[in-house]
Amino acid sequence: MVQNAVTISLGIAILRIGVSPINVKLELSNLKNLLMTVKHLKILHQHSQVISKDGNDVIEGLIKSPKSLPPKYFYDDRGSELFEQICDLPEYYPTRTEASILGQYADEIAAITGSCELVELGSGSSTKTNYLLNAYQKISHNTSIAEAFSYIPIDVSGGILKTSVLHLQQKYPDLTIAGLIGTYEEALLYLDKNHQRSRMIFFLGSSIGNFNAAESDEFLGKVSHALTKGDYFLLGVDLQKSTEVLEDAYNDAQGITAAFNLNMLSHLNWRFQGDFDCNLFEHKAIYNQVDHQIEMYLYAKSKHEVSLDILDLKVQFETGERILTEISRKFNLEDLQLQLRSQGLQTVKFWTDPQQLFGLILCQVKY
Ligand code: AVJ
Repeated sequence: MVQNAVTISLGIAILRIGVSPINVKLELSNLKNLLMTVKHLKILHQHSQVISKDGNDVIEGLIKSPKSLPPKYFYDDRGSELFEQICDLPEYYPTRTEASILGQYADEIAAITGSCELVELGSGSSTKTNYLLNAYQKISHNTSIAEAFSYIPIDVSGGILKTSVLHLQQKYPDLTIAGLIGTYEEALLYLDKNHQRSRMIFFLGSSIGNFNAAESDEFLGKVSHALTKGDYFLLGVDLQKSTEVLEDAYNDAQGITAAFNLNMLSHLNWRFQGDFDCNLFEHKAIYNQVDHQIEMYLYAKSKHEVSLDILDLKVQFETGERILTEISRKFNLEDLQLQLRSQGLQTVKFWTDPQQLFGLILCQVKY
């Protein structure tokens, strides 16, 4: 409650976004699954006290120059599916590299933290989570049920969360799973108020790269707040490397990343009754070597106007004008550790792959 008031009075960028509709088929064969799902999923949006008009951030981004849109609008159910496909692309090394690091070191991570409550921010399909769940399952064999680990996946995309919770519940019948549908902001506020036992929050896939420096400080502060002394934070980050490798990873030959980027416009269309024409835009990602970040753009191919009726908004595009839809920062492990430290998160250990493409940092709350 107090934190909420602080959040609002500081005018912190509000990350709230609505919840994608969960399409539940009421067929008899699905009834068992349905009950299981409902029991294990909580929609934070309905309980949130964060006040913001849905879509304000879209208006803000489109009326300014240069134009931008928040990356969270990538992830309607279709967008989450496309992102899963990106993760399997030959050019997109981060997912498989992080998975290999997790595969190699998950047991060591579990041994360091011991059994705890595992909270995953932006869990998506929870594919990489299996490495951690297996490792924690091994160490919790001789702990009591109350002390055994539990898993709390959090995602804005209700559809993908539902599927992955069902899947994991079948694979790990003894595991307590409680999925939360909501934004990071909603989730971190909720977690702060519901803290019973030792906890590790993990945030994989370099999603932290979507935040600029100031936003990532704010985010890490909230993570720190949702933890208590001795708790852990596990962070996966993409590391700085050659422009060529990076630009290939975000301009793949099959055009899946292009479809992912353009899907944001379709998402805005259904959500805000818009008339974006995806054929009038083109995807391109560029590596900014000064700021060490990939910048994903949608370029207008011709001069035209777009309306978003629910937002009461009309936007003009010039030929060649671009919308920045995402930054994906690339990190240096030394700098990142200093930043984490400034938010009370002390590095315990970090791991990389042999080519140093990707990094995994385990931190602990020191005060
Ligand atoms: C989910 C933010 C980590 O930045 O690499 C992938 C998203 N965008 N391809 C990234 C993304 C285009 C991804 N993150």
